[in-house]
Amino acid sequence: MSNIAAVRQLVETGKTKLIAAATAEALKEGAAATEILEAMIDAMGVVGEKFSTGAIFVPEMLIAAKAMSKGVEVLKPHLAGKSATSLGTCVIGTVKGDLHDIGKNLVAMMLESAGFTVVDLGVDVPAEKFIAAIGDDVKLVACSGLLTTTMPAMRDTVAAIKSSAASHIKVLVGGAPVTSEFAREIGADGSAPDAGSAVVRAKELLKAA
Ligand code: B1M
Repeated sequence: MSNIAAVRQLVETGKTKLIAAATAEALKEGAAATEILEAMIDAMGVVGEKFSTGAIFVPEMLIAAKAMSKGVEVLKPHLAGKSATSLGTCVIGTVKGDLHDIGKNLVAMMLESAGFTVVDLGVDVPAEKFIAAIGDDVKLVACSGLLTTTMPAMRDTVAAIKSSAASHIKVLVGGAPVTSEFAREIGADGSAPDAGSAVVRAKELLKAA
């Protein structure tokens, strides 16, 4: 089995104790960090499918997420570069009612490496907490959401920001159920399907500001 295939399987089966060494081994063998990350994301897709069909339950999903997070820690220095330019501060969080944070953490990491100072509010973040975190240096608010049931919370968050004193701050939204149509409909300034394009979109939004 190739090292990348091993990493994929260790995430899928939630082998938290083995994943760091396997990820390091794959890097040592010359695999690109982005390629390993793709394999981990694919593995989480398989985990999600297994959950949908009832083959696994929440605990297995949680342990796979822990394994992926441990693997990402090893990849982090190889994924995140250091930008010479400072783009200002971005406040990021997963919206109220939603506990998924792997995608949000990847977006935060990529924004940081692009030159943003990132203030990560974590998961299950109510609209008021996003607003309270918007200081003078904040240029962007980034909201993540993975559940269709928390899309209304994303709508509420964008509406609250846009009707607050911080209405001029650009809001970027994303996460598996978020489409560009939904983003437009809820009044967000932009959306992105993945962490890489979140950085591109974030920079575009700041240029347009
Ligand atoms: Co949950 N879960 N989960 N889960 N979970 C999903 C999302 C689900 C699709 C699984 C399924 O049924 N197939 C499903 C949602 C269905 C739906 O809403 N349509 C689901 C469900 C139902 C649930 C519970 C309700 C289960 C239950 O309790 N019965 C429950 C809800 C808890 C809650 O949040 N209140 C629940 C719980 C959990 C765990 C806690 C066990 C765990 C999360 C642990 C953690 O995050 N620390 C978990 C996991 C691991 C998953 C899956 C398997 C994997 C998610 C993941 O990390 N993917 C997921 C199935 C799947 O995604 N296929 C599933 C990898 C990650 C890199 O991708 O987060 O999509 P993602 O991020 C992407 C993009 O979306 C994007 O960039 C990233 C890639 O570059 N992106 C942004 C994300 N945020 C962005 C923000 C941006 C831009 C892009 O701009 C700001």
